[in-house]
Amino acid sequence: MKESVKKAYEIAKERYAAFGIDTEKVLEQLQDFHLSMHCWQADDVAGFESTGDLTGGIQATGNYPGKARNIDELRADILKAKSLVPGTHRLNLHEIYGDFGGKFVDRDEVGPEHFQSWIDWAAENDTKLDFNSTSFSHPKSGNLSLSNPDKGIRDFWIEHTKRCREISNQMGLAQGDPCIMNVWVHDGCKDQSVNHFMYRELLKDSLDQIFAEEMPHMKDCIEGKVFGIGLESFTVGSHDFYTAYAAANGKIPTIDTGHYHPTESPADKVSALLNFVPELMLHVSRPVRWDSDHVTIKDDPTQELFNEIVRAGALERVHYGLDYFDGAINRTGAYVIGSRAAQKCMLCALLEPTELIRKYELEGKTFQLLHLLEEFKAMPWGAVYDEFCVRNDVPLGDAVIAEIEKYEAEVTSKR
Ligand code: RNT
Ligand code: ZN
Repeated sequence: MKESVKKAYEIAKERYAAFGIDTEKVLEQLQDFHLSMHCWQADDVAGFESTGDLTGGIQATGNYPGKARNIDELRADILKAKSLVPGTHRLNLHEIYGDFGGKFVDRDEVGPEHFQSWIDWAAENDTKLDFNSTSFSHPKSGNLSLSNPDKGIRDFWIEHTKRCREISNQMGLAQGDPCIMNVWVHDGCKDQSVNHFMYRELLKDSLDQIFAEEMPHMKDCIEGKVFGIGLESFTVGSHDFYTAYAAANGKIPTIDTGHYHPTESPADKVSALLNFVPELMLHVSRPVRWDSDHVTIKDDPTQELFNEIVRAGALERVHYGLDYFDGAINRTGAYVIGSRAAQKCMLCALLEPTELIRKYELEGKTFQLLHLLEEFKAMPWGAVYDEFCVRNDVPLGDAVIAEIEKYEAEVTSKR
């Protein structure tokens, strides 16, 4: 098998070289492409804090057996998934995944000590950590958290989010690389509402308080969306709100690919936003009719997103998080599909004959441009990805199936 992969790669190398593309250089770039794998696919966003329902306008559907029930199972699943994805990748934790030692630790009491075992685990497993505050699935979540007119509730969530920044800062310090912390709050209204300006004023003020202290080892990103389930009519943290906030305050907007109107292109936001904000965070997901958080695949919108990043020369200005949670599929396998799909999109984006297509466009050669874009869809990028897997000593293509089946038979099916 390795022999035929090598042969196919040599042919692919030649085909790309004819367009001036150096596949060896691209393989190096792909090696340096680190995804931030989201911890919450392993257990349908349950976490270890309480056994209550998932709230906050998001929903995981499906009851495929074998979900991670505790920190050890979650870590095992993540390591299994990582062993099937070439390259080195980060782990994105939510606050509710802290190591609470069997005790109830409320959100306004959480501290770096509850993540020390994660920091140690990450160092042992060559993994860098990213982080998220958690506004959902809590008695004080309601419909409004950071924008709640009740000062007591608002202050509770401000305190929570400040503490999360401290945790992130500790993580960043320990790993010698900034921890990227995402703030997404579900705040919104189910039906007609008339105090929109007030809610947004409150959210702005809460964020100002949260971000007041400089934290040198972490970076803040803020994520908007169109609507959440049960909060369909109004979202306080809309895209306009966070785009303006990020531009005014030098923060990082998070583009969650499931959070836009169905015909709106997340990819088209890259060049627009990067003219005004320093960096971008991605939540690569797959919306099916709504923000359904299906497993990421190599579909056109995802490909287009990565193309736009490469074409903008912005590889280093983007953080590549994944965000989906499907409970209807083998959850460990879901990590592998989504991570490898994102890598394949990045690979294809890097294998584009950028100079040539740019030139065609500037010369008004629209036929030539379109034709080449079409032809490149069928170039042998799969041979380059296989070579990448071989060099990283991870299973090729369909060999992943046997690995996941074995893990299911030996581990997850016994839960
Ligand atoms: C929700 C947002 C958010 C969550 C995670 C769990 O719509 O996408 O990023 O998915 O925080
Ligand atoms: Zn998201």
